[in-house]
Amino acid sequence: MSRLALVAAAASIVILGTAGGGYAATVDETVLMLNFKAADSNGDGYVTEDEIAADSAAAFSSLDKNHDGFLTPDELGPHDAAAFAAIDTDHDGKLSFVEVMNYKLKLLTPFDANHDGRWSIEEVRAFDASR
Ligand SMILES: [Ca+2]
Ligand SMILES: [Ca+2]
Ligand SMILES: [Ca+2]
Repeated sequence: MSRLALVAAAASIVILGTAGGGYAATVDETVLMLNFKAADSNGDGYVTEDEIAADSAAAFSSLDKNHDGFLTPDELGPHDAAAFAAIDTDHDGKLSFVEVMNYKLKLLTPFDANHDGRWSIEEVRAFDASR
């Protein structure tokens, strides 16, 4: 199974601007489940911030082609410049891992409906549906 991350996938969809495409709902649901299971490394049915960070680190390093610890627009390929700018909080034109994680957690936190600091598949589905 690929190390495509749950939120990495969600955030990269935001960055790359591929949301709202031709995916049927059933395909979305399958991708959602696969990403969730990949991120839920201890298999307890929840993803935690630590699991998201571990999963995101793998996705981040696979995108960081020159391994300098930052994602630049050319490394991301076609993407949504407005989304990139929103993630690039220090406006240096590149995304650090911390910027990516902060952005993901900012997006995900409102969907931790029971405030237990972890995300169930239902909570992630609500997040996914909001995009
Ligand atoms: Ca880089
Ligand atoms: Ca930056
Ligand atoms: Ca929760």
